[in-house]
Amino acid sequence: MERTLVLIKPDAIQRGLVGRIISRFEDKGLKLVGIKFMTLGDQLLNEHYSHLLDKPFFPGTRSFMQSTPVVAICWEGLDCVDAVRRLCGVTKAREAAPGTIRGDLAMSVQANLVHASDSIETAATEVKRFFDDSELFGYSSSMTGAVYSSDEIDG
Ligand code: IDP
Ligand code: MG
Repeated sequence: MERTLVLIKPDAIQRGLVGRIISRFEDKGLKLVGIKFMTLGDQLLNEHYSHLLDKPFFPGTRSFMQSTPVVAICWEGLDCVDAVRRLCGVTKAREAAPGTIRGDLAMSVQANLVHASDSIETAATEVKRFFDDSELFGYSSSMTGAVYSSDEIDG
């Protein structure tokens, strides 16, 4: 099954939304395989947001992302990279669809509560960037058989 990276950003930490945001992913049926609270150094952020390095807003985004620790989470599920992106909603939160995390809980472009990997390739790179192998846990989840039909998870 796929794995993807989610970061719960400093605006969510400041607003006390961490538990509610994690619940949205749990409610969806995603399996928690890694979670930690961490501060993001310049080098890690420059790699993580390398596609934004030359944008005029990037210094502001970097200092926003360093304004508190963030919660890094690795979720697992069938086609979960796409499912998690959809659950987060579009970048500009005030335009994000109702029902999404950004659509329901945020208004800003920068302070949009969550990061989620944007492709299968990016997810693999980002999970490795934020987690050591020893911080990711494979275990049998009793939820799996209820969340999926057997033809989806067998073979
Ligand atoms: P994404 O988080 O939806 O994948 P990206 O384009 O990868 O969006 O941008 C990464 C993050 O950089 C955004 O979530 C947001 O916090 C910030 N950001 C993107 N575009 C802008 C902008 O135009 N102004 C301010 N911050 C921005
Ligand atoms: Mg992105």
